[in-house]
Amino acid sequence: MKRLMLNRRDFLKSTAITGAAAAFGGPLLVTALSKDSAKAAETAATKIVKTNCRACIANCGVLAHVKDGRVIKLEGNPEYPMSYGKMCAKGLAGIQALYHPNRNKHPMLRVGARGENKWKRISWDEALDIIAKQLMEAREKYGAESLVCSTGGGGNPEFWSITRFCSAFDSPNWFEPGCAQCYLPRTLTAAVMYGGPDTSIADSNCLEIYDLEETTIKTLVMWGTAPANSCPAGGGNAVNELRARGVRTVVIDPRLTPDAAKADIWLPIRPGSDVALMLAWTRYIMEKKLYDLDFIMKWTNLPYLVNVKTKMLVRAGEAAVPGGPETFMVWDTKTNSAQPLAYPWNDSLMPALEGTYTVNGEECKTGFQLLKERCEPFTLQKAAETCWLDADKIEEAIKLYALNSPGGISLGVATDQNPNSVQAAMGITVLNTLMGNVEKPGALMQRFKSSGIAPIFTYIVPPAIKLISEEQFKKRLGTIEHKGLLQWTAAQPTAILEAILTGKPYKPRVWIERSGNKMGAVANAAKWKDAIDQMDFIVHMFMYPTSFSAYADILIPATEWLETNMPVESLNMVFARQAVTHLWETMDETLFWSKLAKRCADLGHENCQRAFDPEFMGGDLPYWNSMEELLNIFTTSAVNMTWQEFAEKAPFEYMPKQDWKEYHVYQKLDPATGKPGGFPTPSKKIELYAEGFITLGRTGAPFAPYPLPPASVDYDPLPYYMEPAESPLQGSELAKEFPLVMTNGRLPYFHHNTLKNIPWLREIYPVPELWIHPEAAEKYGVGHGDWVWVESKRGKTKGKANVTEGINPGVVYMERFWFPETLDSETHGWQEMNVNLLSKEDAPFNDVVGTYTLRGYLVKVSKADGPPPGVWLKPEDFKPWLPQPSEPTKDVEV
Ligand SMILES: Nc1nc2c(c(=O)[nH]1)N[C@H]1C(S)=C(S)[C@@H](COP(=O)(O)OP(=O)(O)OC[C@H]3O[C@@H](n4cnc5c(=O)[nH]c(N)nc54)[C@H](O)[C@@H]3O)O[C@H]1N2
Ligand SMILES: Nc1nc2c(c(=O)[nH]1)N[C@H]1C(S)=C(S)[C@@H](COP(=O)(O)OP(=O)(O)OC[C@H]3O[C@@H](n4cnc5c(=O)[nH]c(N)nc54)[C@H](O)[C@@H]3O)O[C@H]1N2
Ligand code: SF4
Ligand SMILES: [Mo]
Repeated sequence: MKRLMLNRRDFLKSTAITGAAAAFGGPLLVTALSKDSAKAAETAATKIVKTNCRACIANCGVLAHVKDGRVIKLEGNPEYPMSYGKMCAKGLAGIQALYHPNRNKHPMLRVGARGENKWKRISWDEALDIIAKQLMEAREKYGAESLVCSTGGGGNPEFWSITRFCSAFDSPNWFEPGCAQCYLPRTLTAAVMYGGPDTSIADSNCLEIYDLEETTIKTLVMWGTAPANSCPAGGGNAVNELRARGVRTVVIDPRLTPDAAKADIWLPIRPGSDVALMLAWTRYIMEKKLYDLDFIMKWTNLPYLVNVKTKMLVRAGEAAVPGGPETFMVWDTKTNSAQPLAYPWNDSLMPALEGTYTVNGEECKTGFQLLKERCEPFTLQKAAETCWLDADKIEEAIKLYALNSPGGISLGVATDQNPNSVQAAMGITVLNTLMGNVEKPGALMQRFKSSGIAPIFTYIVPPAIKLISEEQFKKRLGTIEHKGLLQWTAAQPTAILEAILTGKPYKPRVWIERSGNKMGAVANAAKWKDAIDQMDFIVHMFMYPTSFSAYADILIPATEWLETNMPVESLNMVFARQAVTHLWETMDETLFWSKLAKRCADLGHENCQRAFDPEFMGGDLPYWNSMEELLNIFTTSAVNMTWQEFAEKAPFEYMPKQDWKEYHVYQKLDPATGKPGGFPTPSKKIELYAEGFITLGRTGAPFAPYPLPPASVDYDPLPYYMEPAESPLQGSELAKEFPLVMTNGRLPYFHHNTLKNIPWLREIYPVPELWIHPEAAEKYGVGHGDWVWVESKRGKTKGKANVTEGINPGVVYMERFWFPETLDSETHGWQEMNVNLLSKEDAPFNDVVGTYTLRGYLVKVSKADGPPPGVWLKPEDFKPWLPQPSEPTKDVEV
């Protein structure tokens, strides 16, 4: 690989070109250098620090060039086995983010009226005192549940530190704007049905795709995911490399994304209709008997009998072998009778895969039969009509997937963002499993090993759920109805919103928000502003002020990724994100929560006091006084090194690749039983008839620490399709007024609402594009490059038209956006062009996890006069944001 030397002008040129080329090609990338040149570049004056990016969740390896304590250059670390030395524009913007002139430098206290955006500097001591006092007062007057904490989605430096703080404070109410609409539907479903990880490329799962030289993948389906945009240097790059090696791809996306443009088949689906298509794929595979019969007979619960009335699997009533699953009943075609099937398999039986039978006077069907009946209405024709697709193209895609095997389907976040969320994740698990794309070379469903250093998504903080009392746990807003949220112990955003607005079942009063800009992340943001107005006290912790900050009472300065330490795991290697510098009075948020817990403990909060007691906390760890103290615990227990020693040694392989990359894990014999270990589900089989969802809805098991009252309806054990509440199909009054379906998807230049203040990136993409098909554009009087109004039932905002054939004609697309340059205006930057003024926060929700509608609701588009006032559009406008490097400072001591 030849090293690319880029100056600023080249950078812009190359990103602009790749940006345009991205419409036809691979992801937006720059920087590739060999291991040797990294060493050669180090001089006496310039130190190269190996660290990891955190401008998104992908954690790519980085070489930070540091001169006189200042970061002067960033480039990819070729040792990182998931990015092969690549970085994307967001990561490379790290220096501009670090030295941004508008960073939060010190804690600040509001001086003017709320929303006036006037502040005075205070000390950390004062800030912690004020916050702790407010929290304690609210607890005294209204109960601990009056505290709401919120965090961001992917890209969090430490996800669980917020859960942990809430547990310590005894409040069940934290949420994030992703969660029920991001990833949780997939992690939950994977846990319930498979017991292994999901197949999200954007979340750095789907690890089979990174082994380029030895890949056995033949067909990769990207369903509602656009890795070239959502992980350009990681999974997006890997997918590009796989395609170059002959891997065939199918993309299911309303838009012609870079990955769609390069796909063998692109299905421009109508947003929100995915489950209908999944059921059609399943029906086709079942009808044509394309499935892997041996695998589904032996390793799924599809042949097991289900009692139609109770919806539960029929059990043999025999005591389970210790370490083994219960025994389930099958219909034996040899004896024409129901027989117990001892785990894992009994060669003397010939279980029926399909059929309806009577067992002890009760009507029973096999799981397969029930799935088949569920799919019955979804012919290719029906799917084509429902999803706005071509039936022949659908068939072509199914055939490629089913006949050019092995491979698999990677499901992205698109389907997490409408009420069919969990059903979609179920649908994909069914499709991957039916084809036997499980734990074999080339399959996406895999359980490779983990180092144990950074056990959950590189988040090391134990959530310490045991700290929260049973009484408080049960007050978590929205989780009796949507118990799937308990996998992450989160509350439902809309339940919190409604509780603030109506006081039912009680009124949250104090809010600590520790991510970027909630006004750009939550559905129907204007309604959240009404809720903000009702809060007694608001704290915002972030790296720089955002629209949300304008409504806060205290601002706390958070570290940028170049100022933080954290272990990072990547395939069979571990890396160290290392603080390359430290500026002003910023604090790692992982430390902030422990400092706040300490203040509350000092003010007499018994539960917070307990959180510091090593004996009580045990494996959940007592709170820490420094990041080093916390990090040492992990590196010492995992590799017997202090953090410092670890950081010096990293990166290294914690396990040889061939041991880490273990296939057919389910077949491995369990020494305790002498039988194959199977899958970590109650039946040890893949539960395509997902009885676990019924149990979850009725009791909260296995995620609730206590039995909970049942949800109002049973969750469905099979995927089902629900037409979007705002449907364009039904010719309703609403559809007449709002004829287009809105959707969103990641921009490669920004991470959610972050980086909108980066000159390099805003030069590339200054305002959100409204993608619209030429037919629709003509119909609604909109031309390419026009300013447009986009309006839903809930609100109205602006965008800039991108008239393109690369979108389904009935669909429009726009991403979330806010404008730091108008922070001081009345809009505080979130009302000019923000698609979340339009999105839908209310019911129907997904039954299992409470998902609302971010994608797939109705809008109309019309021509506008011009851009909103104050928005910067030209490259020179962004000059005031050019970096202002400053000297390193010592860590804050409080
Ligand atoms: N309409 C619409 N709305 C959406 C989505 C959509 O596609 N369409 N996507 C949803 C999804 S999937 C998600 S995950 C959410 C995202 O919503 P949020 O995560 O709330 O988004 P942000 O406002 O960007 O702010 C949080 C970001 O701060 C960043 N951050 C980085 N470093 C630090 C740090 O050191 N400290 C702190 N405190 N923060 C740090 C993280 O990248 C984190 O993601 O938005 C959701 N909202
Ligand atoms: N650059 C960048 N990278 C990111 C993030 C970021 O904000 N910026 N956020 C991170 C986070 S938190 C997440 S969750 C991931 C998400 O990453 P991905 O899972 O890749 O998801 P998106 O790019 O949001 O959406 C994927 C595609 O879904 C399409 N789509 C929209 N509606 C539908 C639909 O109804 N059905 C189908 N099949 N497709 C639809 C969109 O056009 C889009 O191209 O990205 C992560 N990486
Ligand atoms: S994909 Fe880009 S932003 Fe994400 S970790 Fe890699 S370099 Fe950083
Ligand atoms: Mo997300």
